[in-house]
Amino acid sequence: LREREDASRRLGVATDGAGRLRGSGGRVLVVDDNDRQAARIAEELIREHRPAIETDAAAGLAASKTPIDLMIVNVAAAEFDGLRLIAQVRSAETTRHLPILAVVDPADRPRLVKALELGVNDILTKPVDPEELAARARTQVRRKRYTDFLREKLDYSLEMAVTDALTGLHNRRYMAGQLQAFVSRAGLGGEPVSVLVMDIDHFKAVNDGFGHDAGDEVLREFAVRLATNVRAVDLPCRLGGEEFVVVMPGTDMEDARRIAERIRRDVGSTPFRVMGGREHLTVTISIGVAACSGPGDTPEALLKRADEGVYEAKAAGRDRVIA
Ligand code: GH3
Ligand code: MG
Ligand code: MG
Ligand code: MG
Repeated sequence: LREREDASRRLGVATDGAGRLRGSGGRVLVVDDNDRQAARIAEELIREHRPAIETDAAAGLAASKTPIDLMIVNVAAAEFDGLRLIAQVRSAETTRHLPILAVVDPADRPRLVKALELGVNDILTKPVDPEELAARARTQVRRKRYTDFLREKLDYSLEMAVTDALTGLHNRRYMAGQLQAFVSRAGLGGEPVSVLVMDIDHFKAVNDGFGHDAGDEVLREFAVRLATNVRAVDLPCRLGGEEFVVVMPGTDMEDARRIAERIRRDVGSTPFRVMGGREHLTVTISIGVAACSGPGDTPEALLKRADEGVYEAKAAGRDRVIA
């Protein structure tokens, strides 16, 4: 339950004490060429919802693409093709899941069946009973709220699966998948791909001297500098701990070495402010560079070569680039 409450808060969804979504009021679009019937329906809805009326199908279709929670369509009128409107709403990518209530004439079985076949969520029979309208509309709006919530939660989970929680950079899993694709392309004669593997020097001393939180601040600030130092097509990632990788498509060894040198200089030349600006720490990094420009290479081998560069840089005194 706590988890559900936390997720709701993160997503800005109001819930009651039991973690249920609060409030059933929704944006309801009434599409009906009979404007008196439309007005009657809207008047009933206004106690609980925010209704809007459209009296022709084209305007109704346009309004269905705005943020609404429910559409009520009159399919009983002869001149007005409510069924066609429903078919259009159901086949458009952005409105496929929009709840629809069809207002039908109970004597007109063919249209009622057609509406159900088109996937309307519920039926209202003429003459529309106010209590039935209120109950059916409330159910649909609540369901819409809940599925929106689940959809957002799913998007959030999918994003978290490829994101490093501390820095917001891509994580190792995402990097591995992308690198595989770039290496395959380079192997088939496409553009080269380079990787920089970087490790912060004596990072343990930051934690030991200023605390783990200060260490985290350094990692976050380092991530910002990394992300602002590379192109939009490059992938800066945190492998874990104080180890980072940048994958650079379309970049050969010579360019990669130049970029690595620039990052190394930028990091080392401007102290990191931590603990609310009370401390300024000079941070240096060791970088290994590797490039792939032909067949026979693998992501693992590429990363291993760059990693060996890091070890070599550490052995040679740190704060340097080995390509
Ligand atoms: P070297 O120059 O050889 O790389 O020395 P180092 O101290 O950076 O290397 P070492 O691998 O010995 O230490 C890395 C440290 O990073 C140890 C670990 O506690 C710390 N660390 C790993 N992950 C995190 C994190 O998420 N936050 C913080 N604050 N520290 C972390
Ligand atoms: Mg390390
Ligand atoms: Mg280490
Ligand atoms: Mg280190």
